[in-house]
Amino acid sequence: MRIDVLTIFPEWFTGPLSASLLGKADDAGILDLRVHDLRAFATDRHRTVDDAPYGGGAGMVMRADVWVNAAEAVWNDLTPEATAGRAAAADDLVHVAGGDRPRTLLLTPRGRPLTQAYARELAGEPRLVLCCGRYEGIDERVHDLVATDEVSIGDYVLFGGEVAAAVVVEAVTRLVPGVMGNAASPEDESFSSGLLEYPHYTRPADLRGHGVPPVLTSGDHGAVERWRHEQAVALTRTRRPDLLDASGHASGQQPEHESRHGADGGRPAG
Ligand code: JCQ
Repeated sequence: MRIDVLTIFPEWFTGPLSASLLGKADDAGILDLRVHDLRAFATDRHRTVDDAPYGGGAGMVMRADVWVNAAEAVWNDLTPEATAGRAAAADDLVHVAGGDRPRTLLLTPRGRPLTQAYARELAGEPRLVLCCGRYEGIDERVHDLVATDEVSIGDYVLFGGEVAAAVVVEAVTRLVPGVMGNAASPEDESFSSGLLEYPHYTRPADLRGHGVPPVLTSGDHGAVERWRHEQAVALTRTRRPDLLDASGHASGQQPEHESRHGADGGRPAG
């Protein structure tokens, strides 16, 4: 899978992400993560990416022309020089050599909530482009013309989309076959069953007087399985009752949200 990230802080993605599992996936050729400095697509000497909002008000807004140049370049593997200053028509923008534009995700609190099901859907894509906004936000025309998906990682506001993009990269890439050394996706017990995961224990059997549930050392595999399921149900009931249906079973369905970016990624037809 290829993932392109557009950000004014490219160095954020070269540290922790490349250090962990993702670095190994990168080395193995499973993940091709390319980070691009948005400022390379600015058109002025000062590499400006933001401006004052039309209509007035506090704060700055990210310029649409910079984002359009950047997206067009990344979609089509063009250099910043090949796109900067070019007056692309709207049709031109949607056109990508070799077919549809890749799923292009804009991280924003107003987006479609990221769930395990959504991550699974994205893991099936050959390419993702992640757009990290800063300041008060991005010109609405970028939402309209560039993004196929608006994605939220939760109901809180960050300074920028970088941390949210890193969350998407982790949630999605660990589902790509080969990334964790598993042939098949290492889909968790938790969230694939629709329940929270049961508690885990390992050695030592006695931790300063704190033991482990006797059933786990009983050798009775049936009893262990029943205990784990009961624990998972009990944890889900107390911590996340929203994951259970009216009769107390896993609904298996995370709430879908209305969004103008639906399961088709909000792509224009054709
Ligand atoms: C993502 N949950 C929170 C903040 C504006 C594009 O416009 C904006 C983007 C951000 C960064 O994303 C988040 C976020 N999911 O804050 C403000």
